[in-house]
Amino acid sequence: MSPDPDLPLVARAGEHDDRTAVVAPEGTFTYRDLLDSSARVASALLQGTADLREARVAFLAPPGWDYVAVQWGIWRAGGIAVPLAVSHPPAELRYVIEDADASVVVAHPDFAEAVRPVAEGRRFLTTPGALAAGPGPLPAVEEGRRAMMVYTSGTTGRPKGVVTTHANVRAQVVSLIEAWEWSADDRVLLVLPLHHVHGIVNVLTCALWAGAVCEILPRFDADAVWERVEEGELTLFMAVPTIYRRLITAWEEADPERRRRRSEGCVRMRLMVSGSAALPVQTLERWREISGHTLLERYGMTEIGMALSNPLRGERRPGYVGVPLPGVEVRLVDEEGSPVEPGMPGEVEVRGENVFREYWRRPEATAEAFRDGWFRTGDVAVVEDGYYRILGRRSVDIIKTGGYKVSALEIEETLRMHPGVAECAVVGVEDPEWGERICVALETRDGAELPLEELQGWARERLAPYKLPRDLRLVEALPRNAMGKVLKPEVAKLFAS
Ligand code: MLC
Ligand code: AMP
Repeated sequence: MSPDPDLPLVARAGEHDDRTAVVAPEGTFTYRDLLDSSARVASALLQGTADLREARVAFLAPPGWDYVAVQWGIWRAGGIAVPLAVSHPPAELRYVIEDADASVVVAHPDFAEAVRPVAEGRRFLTTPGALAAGPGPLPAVEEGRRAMMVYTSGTTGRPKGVVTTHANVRAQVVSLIEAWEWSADDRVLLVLPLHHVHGIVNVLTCALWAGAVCEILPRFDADAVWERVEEGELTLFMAVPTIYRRLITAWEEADPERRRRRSEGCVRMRLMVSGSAALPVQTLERWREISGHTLLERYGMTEIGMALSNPLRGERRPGYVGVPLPGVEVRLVDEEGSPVEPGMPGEVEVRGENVFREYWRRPEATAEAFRDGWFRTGDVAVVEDGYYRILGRRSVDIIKTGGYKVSALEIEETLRMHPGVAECAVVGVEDPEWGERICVALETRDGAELPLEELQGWARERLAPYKLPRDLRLVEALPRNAMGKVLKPEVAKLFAS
């Protein structure tokens, strides 16, 4: 069985052969195992046909071996991989499966019962079933074809599928390989969810491209991370600021001997990266005291992978996200799309092979997202002494909580479906642990009784845990301007203290 020559990621795996690729809850697997298992998954998906021809394959598996084998299997069969989130309730899984128009749904046994009903009418496979198939011929997959769709909230309410091609993913990966000097000697610990680019691209795919070892924890657990750090084998770690906060707390709660061992383990690492949300300078400083590492902060987005990064070698400036990564063009523009004067704030626009192809079946949203070939991020930044600093987002309706992007409008739409809610306003309020905390002010229908706990239970069935309102207030009337538009900054003030 020869690896398909056209996907460089797969061809490279052949070169690493019996080196370890993945250490997961299911066991330890080599690059040869990865080629073998993903070929089996591919032939299970192909069922004797020559090529999936960009059919969408939605898959739900916890971070681990099955996830990786299925992701590669989809790619090698010529399909588009649509990772589903293990934390999502059935309503959200159904939305993604239907929006992606998935032909096939693959589920890990732990999630099979939850996802089977929402996959109704589509071909359904479990991961052991797919992995047990006999290998067969595989198509040649060109890099220009669509590889992946990651769902992300825009400000338009429901999440959109961000489509990247194999060439986009390669560009995102090789840029980080170069900038952060990934090599086959690296060993990275993956603690992030695998339905977003931080975990999928920056950790998992970079590791496998480099021929490195990716150790996968099924979920983030601060003590489990510290245990692995203490062993002193890891060379790389990447996480969101909330995770570094949790690790700091766990370190502080440990006894002095354990603290010493934990700190020593860090020193053996070569790089620790933070991103997906602003890294508070206090977190960076405390982490430096504990670990001896100055966290490397970088900036990215689902649509573009990573765009800006502090340097591996050279000054890592606290509060800044550094300079454009190799192969990525970045500029700051004013409201009209003209580049701003040096030192002035502007919207970040990005261009390069790293930039996604389209929002799935949303040509208008795709067209709006670009201006003159540049992708408009919606983030505002300034360049000071050569380094970019992120100032905030253009839309108040995008919230970043625990590193997850959440649309205020999506939560509002959902809450308005509750019979007791007349109107509501969702805001992100600054929070030391979560970056932002989701808060909601509500007007009830006809002043009716609305037990907030009941409302939260109701929301839990419809929204992923990280989209849940953390603080709810009933108000007689939401603050509005003369036109009747809700004033979100005023709403946020209700929760500020
Ligand atoms: C959970 N809790 C929250 C919360 N999420 N409270 C406030 N705000 C939130 N967002 C509460 C729960 O209710 C619970 O409370 C307690 O915290 C523990 O919940 P949990 O579900 O166990 O949390 P946990 O699973 O530990 O999640 C925390 C986390 C997770 C930080 C590990 O949020 C995470 O994995 N974040 C990473 C997301 C990510 O990968 N983003 C990248 C997107 S790509 P109680 O009271 O019940 O104990 C991207 C591009 C780029 O952004 O640049 O990278
Ligand atoms: P997502 O849509 O989930 O990929 O999230 C992308 C968004 O995360 C960006 O548009 C930024 O708003 C935010 N983000 C990512 N990295 C950083 C960072 N280092 N500092 C501030 N914001 C960040």
